[in-house]
Order: sequence, then structure tokens, then C-alpha cells
Amino acid sequence: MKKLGLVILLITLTISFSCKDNKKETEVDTEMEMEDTTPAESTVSQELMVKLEPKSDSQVSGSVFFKEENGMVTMTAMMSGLTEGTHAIHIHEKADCSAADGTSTGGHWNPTGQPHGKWGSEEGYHKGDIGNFEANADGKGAITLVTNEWCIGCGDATKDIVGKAIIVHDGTDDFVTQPTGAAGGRVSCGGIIQ
Ligand SMILES: [Cu+2]
Ligand SMILES: [Zn+2]
Repeated sequence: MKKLGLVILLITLTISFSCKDNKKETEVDTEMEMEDTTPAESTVSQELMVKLEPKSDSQVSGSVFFKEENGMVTMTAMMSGLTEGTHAIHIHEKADCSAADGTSTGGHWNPTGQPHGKWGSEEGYHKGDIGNFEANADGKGAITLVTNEWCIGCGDATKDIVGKAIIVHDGTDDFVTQPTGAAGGRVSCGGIIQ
């Protein structure tokens, strides 16, 4: 009986000590994570993530990641719930996805007064003319764009994507029809909010 009591005591002690150890490790981890983020914030690097929500009775959702480093912005957009085939994706004027058809975001973001067109075209293009991407048979599609013509929260009206919206379209951008590219309805929307 005495022996059993000692064993229980030992087990209790072991548990309480290991609990203490775990707590200590957690505290140390948290401190290290906090230290890690401090230098990142003090550099020019910026990051933000935009959630895309279905519009116009679609099933299209997704995530768009933006990262700015040394004056270059990398956008990676990943969508699902699409119809198979080619779809347009643009930046539109306002971060307001309240309308059921996404029209509350306004037209294409065009701060430099250019015609609608293919990104990089000599004939001109909107700063929001990201272009087209392919959705596969599973309804999934992705597109990446790297550019120095955007910034994240720099305040330059010709470059700053904050306060705008990402729109995914049901159809394809023909890069010719003004000012929309005749890309069809707006099936997914996400406000770019810092
Ligand atoms: Cu659009
Ligand atoms: Zn456009």
C-alpha cells in the first residue's frame, strides 16, 4: 500500500514537472516569434491577403496573396468553383463587394487614363488589367503576376492597389472591347484592404 502511494506521488510529480516544462517552452516560442516579426516590419516588405467571395450566384471563391519587396509586387491568385475554361481577372476601382453582381466595385482600375488592353501592351492597358487564366476540369485555376507598376499602401494613386477590388469574370477578356474586354459577369469579388 505504501509502495503504491509512492508510485502515485512520483507520477503526479512527473506530470506536474512536465507540464511546467511545456509551459516554459511555449512562452519561449512566443517570444521568439515576436522577435522574428519585428525586423520584417521595419523593412519595405509588405504583404496582404484578399479573400474572394462568390458573386452572381456562382460558387467561385479563392485567395489572392500580394507581397511587395524591393519595389516589386508579386500577386498570386488561386480560385476554385469555376467553369472549365478561360476566365478574366481584373483589379476594379472600389473595395466594395456589397452588390450581388459585384458591380459596386465600379469599372477597371485605370488611374493613368489608358485604354483597356493586354498587360504590357504598347497600345496601353489599365493598371487593373491582370488578364486571363485557365480553370481546369475540377474548376480550379491560378495566376501569378510580378510587377513594379503596383505598390501596397504607398499612397501613390497611380500605383496603390489598397482600396481597390479583385474581380473574377465568367468569361474571357478579349483585350480589345472598351473599356471592359467583354469578359462577362462578375463571379467572384474581394476587396483589397490593408
Ligand atoms: Cu473586370
Ligand atoms: Zn481594363
